Amino acid sequence: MTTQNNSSLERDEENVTGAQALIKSLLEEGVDTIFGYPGGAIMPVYDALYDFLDKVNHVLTRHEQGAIHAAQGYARVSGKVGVCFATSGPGATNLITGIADAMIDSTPLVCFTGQVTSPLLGTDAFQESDIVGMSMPVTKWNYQITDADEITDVVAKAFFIAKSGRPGPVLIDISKDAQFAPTSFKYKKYRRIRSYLPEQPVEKKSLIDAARLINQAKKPLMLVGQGVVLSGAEKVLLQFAEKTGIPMASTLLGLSAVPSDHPLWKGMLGMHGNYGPNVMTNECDLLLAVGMRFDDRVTGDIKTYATQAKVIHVEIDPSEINKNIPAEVAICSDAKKALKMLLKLVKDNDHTAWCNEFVPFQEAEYEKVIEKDIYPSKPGLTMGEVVHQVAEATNHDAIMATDVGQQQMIAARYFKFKNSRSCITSGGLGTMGFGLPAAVGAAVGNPTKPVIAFLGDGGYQMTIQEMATIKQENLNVKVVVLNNEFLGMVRQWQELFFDRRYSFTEMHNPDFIKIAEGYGIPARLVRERDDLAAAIDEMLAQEGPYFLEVRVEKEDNVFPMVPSGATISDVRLGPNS
Ligand SMILES: Cc1ncc(C[n+]2csc(CCOP(=O)(O)OP(=O)(O)O)c2C)c(N)n1
Repeated sequence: MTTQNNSSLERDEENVTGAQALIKSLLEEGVDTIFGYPGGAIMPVYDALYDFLDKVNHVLTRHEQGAIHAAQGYARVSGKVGVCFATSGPGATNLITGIADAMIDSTPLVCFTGQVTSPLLGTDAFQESDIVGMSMPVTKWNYQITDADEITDVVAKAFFIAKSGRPGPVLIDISKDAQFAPTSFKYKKYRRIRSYLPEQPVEKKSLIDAARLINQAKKPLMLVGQGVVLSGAEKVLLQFAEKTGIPMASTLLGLSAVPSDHPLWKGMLGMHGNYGPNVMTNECDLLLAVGMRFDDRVTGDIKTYATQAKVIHVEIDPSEINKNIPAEVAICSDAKKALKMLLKLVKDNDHTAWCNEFVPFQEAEYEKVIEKDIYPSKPGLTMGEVVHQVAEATNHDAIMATDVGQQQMIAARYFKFKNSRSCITSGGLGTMGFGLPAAVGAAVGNPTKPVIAFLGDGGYQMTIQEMATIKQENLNVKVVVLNNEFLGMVRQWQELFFDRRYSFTEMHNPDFIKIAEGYGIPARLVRERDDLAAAIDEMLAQEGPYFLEVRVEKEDNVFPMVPSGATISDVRLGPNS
């Protein structure tokens, strides 16, 4: 580690070090929370941070992957830009999974990595890695600073890019000498950047065409994606749905944008979504897709997807339009703006008869799947009953974070949401290890509600070390591990599609209770149904962190299921149907 004496540098308003300029720039952007992990190449930044601890909260995670997933969870609940710090080399490469996750899930982040001192660049210096090259395909923008005078301007640009248009992650790599070097501090926020067009002007004709199709449709279905949440369109979406009478269904990341008990909300789309919306996608005459990107988990086989329907696609990112599903009418816009304008053009309408067509599917799904999941008569505990009971006990007024796998799909199906920004999950990348650190960020970003983290025994062990962060920060995170002693979702596929050949999916787990207690977090193990309710009550009554392990049925499956690549309306309600 190189050392340099920066004590002679003036720390006044005008003359600062590059590191100080960085922290002051963050304050200008309204940053009050940073998730990070220090190391040699970012030490000047951490040293500068030390003088601003009255203004900025830094959460020390136990791994850089934890820091970035926490920044994601923070951004997702708060709507602010998530910020994280890491050192060069391994610190920086440990961020990559989270950056890729944020990119595909449109999460605004600005990540700062330290870099070796600039004369050493390209020499394979200690902890040198080309993080700019490595992160290029998974960042919205990235940049390496070797000149302290660039810092304020680049930070301003980074925040503008991360949060404008379709949000995404930005990475700024700063060489150590630039952090030490003197510079002057003057900050100017960006409002526009030449050659970067985050939003297109909305074409009036596309609005008029869309309104005509909406007014004429007999069986319209609205698909609600995360764009609704990101643009803050929740209210206008409901006004629009209620005025037009159009039923709605959500993508995984669109969950919580609409209260789950809204009469027009028909459930979740996609591979483990609800029966009705998936079947009706191939029955409707108009699909109005708002702020979503027709991911393959939502569409199944695109050749047979909604071929009978006209498609209106409201989407801020022009590259998503006509990418997977061709649109009859494309409105390239922020969801909120588009819905506000459409609201004026659409007629009051009622589609009760069409909405009633969902009922037999809801009933069939209830009878064949939901009832068995949440009110099981068999002895073994199900993931569904645990999620359902926890959600009821919180009055659905908590933030749900999940990991990836069976527990994620079950939690998404049964939690039922009251408030927007209360479903924090890794959608596009499906990153195991996301759930626990994302819950850390969610709890920091919204301390007013408990955060319930539903995790599988596999995913929990990928970032288990963040239990220490939860304890150190005394966060109101209730960790619920649904332990089936399997990599459950992979086992499910092995059972259904690989002749039950359970190749490396069985897990011999440690004593999770002792581990939680070792971290200083109160913990309880539930094996029997009779003990569940009391354990949930104890968990929710506990101030601060709590760990609940529930031993669930080892070989339960998640249904409904659209087999990979099948037609979306070919939904199976069980292994043989
Ligand atoms: C980092 C990563 N590695 C592998 C996978 C593939 N994968 C998807 S679900 C799953 C099993 C998850 O098991 P567990 O965490 O125990 O949750 P469960 O499915 O049992 O609820 C695996 C291995 C992944 N999504 N992410």
